Amino acid sequence: MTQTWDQNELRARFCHALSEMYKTEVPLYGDLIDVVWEADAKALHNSQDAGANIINPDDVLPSRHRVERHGAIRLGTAYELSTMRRMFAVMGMYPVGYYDLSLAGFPMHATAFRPSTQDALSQNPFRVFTTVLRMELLTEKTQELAKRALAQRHIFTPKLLEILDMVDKKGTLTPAECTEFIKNGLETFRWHSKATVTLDEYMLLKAEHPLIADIVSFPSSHINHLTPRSIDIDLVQQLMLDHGMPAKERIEGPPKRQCPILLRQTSFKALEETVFFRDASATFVKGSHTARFGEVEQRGYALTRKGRQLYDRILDRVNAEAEELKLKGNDYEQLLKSHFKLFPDSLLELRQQNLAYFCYQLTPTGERVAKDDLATDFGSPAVYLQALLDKGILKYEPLTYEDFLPLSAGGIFNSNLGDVSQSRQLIMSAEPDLDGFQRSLGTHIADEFHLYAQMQQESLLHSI
Ligand code: OOG
Ligand code: NI
Repeated sequence: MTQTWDQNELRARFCHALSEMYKTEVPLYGDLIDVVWEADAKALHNSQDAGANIINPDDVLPSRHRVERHGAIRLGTAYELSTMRRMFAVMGMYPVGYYDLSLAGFPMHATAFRPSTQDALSQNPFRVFTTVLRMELLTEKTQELAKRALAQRHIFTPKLLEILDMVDKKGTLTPAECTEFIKNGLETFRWHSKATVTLDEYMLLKAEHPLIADIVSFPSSHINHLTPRSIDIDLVQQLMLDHGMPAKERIEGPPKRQCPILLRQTSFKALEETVFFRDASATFVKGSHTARFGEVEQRGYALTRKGRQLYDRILDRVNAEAEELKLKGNDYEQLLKSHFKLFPDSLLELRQQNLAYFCYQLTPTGERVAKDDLATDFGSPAVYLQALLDKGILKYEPLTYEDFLPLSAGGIFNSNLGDVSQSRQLIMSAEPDLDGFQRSLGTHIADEFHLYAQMQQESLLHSI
């Protein structure tokens, strides 16, 4: 597609419009943004007081920092997913990573639509965690009801579909069409308090799983949370509690470390909202639904497959032990911390043991060295690289993790559902279905490890 519009700019504008809409829909989300701002200002202040230069003030300047990093939606059908894929592509967001949520007991799987190059990520990193219902994991009765309800809804406006067709055909968008795209795109994510099902139907869906009810019962695929990032998520958690916000019990992901890895996230719990259900006489019955919340994330280093396997192994062990000993709250956090001592916590070890991905750059010394001098044969690439680092010709910094974690996502889903039994055998024994997901999507999902490895490789090729 030869673009006549700037995808990065369109994504930034869409993200901003979505944030404004969500703040009016869920005012507590606006309060959360203020808390994040307060926490980051404090963290910056503390680091400056300590004379440390750990935090780059540039990172917390309002314009760059206060953009949302991600949001999440939940879809019901292959048509909805493939159309969403077309819509996100217009904003330079592509499916990366496959998340099997049956691991966490949900009849769903997911991908993240996100910018896939470092340049696009640095211009605006907004991504959308997109979950899709797996019909085959529902009981027959629920399947029938879910299919019927989903078949009659239209989550995209006719104008949006027209714009998508035009982009496919002509590959162009005028500034006016970009504005129309944003206006119509927002409609897909807007909350509607009038359900498309009756209260009885809603109860049936909810009894099988509250997420099925959330996905199936409404006329749009409402955005269910937005997520700014913080430079001190522990402080945000504390401040949420201090301000009396209904904070989730714990921060998901790895414990606080010297070298942060992957992703840590917390949220305020979803609010109970009034919903009007249809009834036979075409009037509406008042009820309620719990779905929408606000979240905060703090991102660390991207791990290699080897690093990720170590992370998963440690976490599995922690969870098995915690279950056996029935550890919760602070005891769980202590256990997590102590097991994570196994995960190296210095840049040097992370690099030498090939646990994380890095971006390499020539140092000022390196810049002065002639290319020919770099080409000396040091043996294997790893030895050669080490020699360039030892000589102070190259420097490196970790790549940031841009993706999600299925178990952390499960924790986020869970704390926003209330008490749900998740022991349904059908779901827990399900196999991942990447092929099925890609078929519905109409394209391939990019492998996140491949993208990081490519970025690392490109940085090396660029430098030497
Ligand atoms: C998605 C939950 C996953 C995250 O940050 O891990 C997620 C949802 O609640 O629909 O957004
Ligand atoms: Ni999230």
